[in-house]
Amino acid sequence: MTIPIKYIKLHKLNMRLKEPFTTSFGTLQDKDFFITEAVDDHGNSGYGESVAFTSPWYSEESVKTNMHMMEDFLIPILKENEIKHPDEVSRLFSPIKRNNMAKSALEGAIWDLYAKRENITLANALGGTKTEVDVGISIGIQPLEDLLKTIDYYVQEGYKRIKIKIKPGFDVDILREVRKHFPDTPMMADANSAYTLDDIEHLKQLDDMNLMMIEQPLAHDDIVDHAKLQEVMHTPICLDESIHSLEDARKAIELGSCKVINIKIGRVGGFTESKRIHDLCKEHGIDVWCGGMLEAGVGRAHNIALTTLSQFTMPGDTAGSSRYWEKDIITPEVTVKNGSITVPDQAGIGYQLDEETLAKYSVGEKKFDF
Ligand code: OSB
Ligand code: MG
Repeated sequence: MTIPIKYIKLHKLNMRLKEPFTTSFGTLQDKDFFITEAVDDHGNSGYGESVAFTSPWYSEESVKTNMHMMEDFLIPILKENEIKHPDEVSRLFSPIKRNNMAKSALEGAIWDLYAKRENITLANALGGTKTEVDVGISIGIQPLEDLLKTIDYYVQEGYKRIKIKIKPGFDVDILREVRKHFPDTPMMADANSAYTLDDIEHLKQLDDMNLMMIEQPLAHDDIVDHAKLQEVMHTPICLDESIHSLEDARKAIELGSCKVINIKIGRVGGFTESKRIHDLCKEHGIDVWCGGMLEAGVGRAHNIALTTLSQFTMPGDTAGSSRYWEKDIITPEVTVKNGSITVPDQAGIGYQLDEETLAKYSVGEKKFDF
């Protein structure tokens, strides 16, 4: 049976993070994004979330390009084609190059709608079986004293690993200091592509710090130099920005550019491509974990569902709602206990949209009738 989409609605939201979040590429606090809603003729609603930021700092996509792609190209494709299963969406979108976060925002809503129509959880629809997922936390660049306090707080809360953002001038000395205070805490560093091969000798010092991995040390579009760096470092390299597709993952694995892959659903264009990358990594013994884009509740629910797949062997970045927001847009909010999230057992994403909170953050909406 086809999934009879009656209309798609894009809810544009503006939400302010409780605290600014600083990476090597800049500081984020105000988030504009879309909640996508795909509605069938029985009144079922599937939800997705766009994860591009206002400025194209992390990747080339932005809030505006997401809207442009969805409105002018991707929604028209959905209107013109019948969909039997959400796995077909990525192929339908494939004539449109890249713009993966825009694609993923719509594909995710269709996955949720499909799962709700089948009365199964999104996790089960994806083939996931875990009932709990382990999570760590990603901590932004901040003065050392604050950083130590922040880490201490989240270690007490039980998060399974701490990820520290680094950049040139805020790296080796900082991590050494953190290690002194937290000798046994599972820890990693994320450079968000702030270094080049000129920094090899400097980066090699990270090998003494017992890090689980270093994430995306080199350029956002590189897999060749990462292979050279991995050859001379013991610390596993994890790729984030460099992996946009199954093909990227295959090439990175073949070259030895990484030992770990951070899968972000938005960055790779949706759940179907995420599953493909997951399966390839499983075949090659590459560890996988689910990254984050400072999502609101819907994106968070999607990350949790994906993480139930078996090769997500390492804690992800999907922290609890309260780490980011005064009030999240879903009920219940995502909560973390002893570093784990209990996977919801209701159909679809398993969380309800909190209409009142959604309305509070709403800055506009647009409906596309099918
Ligand atoms: O590189 O993983 C990243 C946040 C914004 C942009 C890029 C990244 C991040 C994070 C935080 O590390 C992830 C999260 O807590 O959602
Ligand atoms: Mg990263």
